[in-house]
Amino acid sequence: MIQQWWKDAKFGMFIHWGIYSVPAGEYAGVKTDNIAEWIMHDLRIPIAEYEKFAASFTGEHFDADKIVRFAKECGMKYLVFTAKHHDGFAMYHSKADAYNTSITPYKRDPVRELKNACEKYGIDFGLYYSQAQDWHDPDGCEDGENGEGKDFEKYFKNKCLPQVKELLTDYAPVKLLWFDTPMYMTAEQSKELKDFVLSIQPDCMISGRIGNGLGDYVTTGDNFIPLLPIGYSFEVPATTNHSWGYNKFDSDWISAKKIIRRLVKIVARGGNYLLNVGPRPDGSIPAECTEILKEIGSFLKYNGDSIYATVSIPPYPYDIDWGYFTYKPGKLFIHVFEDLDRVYLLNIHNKPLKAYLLKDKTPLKVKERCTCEGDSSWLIKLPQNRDKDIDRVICVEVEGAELEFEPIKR
Ligand code: FHN
Repeated sequence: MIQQWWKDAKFGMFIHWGIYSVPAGEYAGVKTDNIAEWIMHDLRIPIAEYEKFAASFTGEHFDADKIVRFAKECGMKYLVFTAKHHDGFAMYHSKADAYNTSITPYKRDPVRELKNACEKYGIDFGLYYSQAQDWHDPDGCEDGENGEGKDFEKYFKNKCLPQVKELLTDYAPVKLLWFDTPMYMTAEQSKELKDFVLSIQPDCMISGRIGNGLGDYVTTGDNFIPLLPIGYSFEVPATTNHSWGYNKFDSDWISAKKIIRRLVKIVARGGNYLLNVGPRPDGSIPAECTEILKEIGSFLKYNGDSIYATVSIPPYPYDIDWGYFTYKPGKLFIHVFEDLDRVYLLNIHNKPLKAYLLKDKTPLKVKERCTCEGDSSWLIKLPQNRDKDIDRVICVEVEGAELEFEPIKR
C-alpha cells in the first residue's frame, strides 16, 4: 500500500552499483552503445568471462555514511540501492547465492552499510531487485530470448524468492522494494511475489515494475515525465547522464538547472523523482555528478517547502510557458523559471492572503482585479532576479484547503 512517507518525499536517490562498473562501458576494446549495466547482455559476454569482473571490484572508497549524508544534504528523502541487477550479482551477503560481494576484494556488504546509514540520517531505505531478468542463473529471464529450455519457476523459487526473503528479513525494515523489468512474468507470479513480500513486511511498498499492474504506484518509463497529472501516484526513475551504471565514456551530464526544473514539473504533476548515481568500482561517485546534486541541494534548502509534502492539483486550464504550480493546503507555490518582472494569472479561485518569495521571505503584493471579460486575475510584481535563480518560487498563502481553478468561460 502506498505510504505517506513516500507521498511526501518527492525526491530520492537511486544507486546503481555492481560489477558492471568494472568494464564501465567497454569490453575487449568494444564500447557499448547502451546503458553500461547492460554490457554483459549487449556485448554477449560469456558468464565465465563476466564473473571475472568481480576480482576488480575493490570498493575501497565506498563510504555509505558519506553517501547517505550527502543524499540528505542534497534534499533527497529516500534511497533505493541495487541489491541485485539483471547480471544476477547480489550486492550483499546472500546465503541463497554465492555470487555476491563476498567474492570480491571489496568483500563488504553495502546493503547493510547503507541501511545503517539511512537509519542514522533518517532517510527511508529501499532496495532494487531484478526479479525476472537474471543473466547468471540458467533459468532467469533475458531480454530478447524466448525462454526455450528455461524453467523460470525454478529460478523464481530457488533464487528470486529466497533472496527477496533475505532482503526483507536481514535488512528490515525495507520501506520500498523496487522491482524492475517483469518481462514474461504472469499475473499469478507477480501476485505471488507481492503476497510473499507483504507476508514478511506488510508495510513494504512495491514499485510499479512488479508487473501486471500490481505495484503500489506507477513507475513511468525511464526519464519519462507524464504530460498531465495521471490520477495515480507515480515515480520517474531518471539518470544524471545517460547510463545508470558507471560508464567511463559518458560525460554528457544533465545540468542542475534542467534537473531542478524537471523536479518541479514532476512534483507539479503529482509525482516523485528518483534520481540516479552510478559509483565507480572503487565506490566513488564522479565529481560532475556530485556537483549537480549539490546545486539541487542548495535550491531545495531554501525552496523545499514548495516540493515536499505537496499534493496533486488539477491542471491549470491555461498554458503558461514560464513555470509551474505546486500546492499544499493553504499555500500555492508559483515557480517562475524566467526573468519576468511580473506574474499575471487568471482564474485562481482561492483568495490570496499573503505573498512572498519563498527563498528569503521578500514580501510581494497580489493585486486582485476582475477583468473586463469577467475573469478574476492576480498581478504579482517581482523584484529583479539578481541572483539569477533557476526557479524563483513565490508562495501565496490562500484561503481554503483545496486549490481551485475556475474553468475557462464560454
Ligand atoms: O534495465 C533496467 C536498467 O538497467 C535500469 O535499472 C532502469 C532503472 O529504471 N530499469 C531498467 C530499464 O527500465
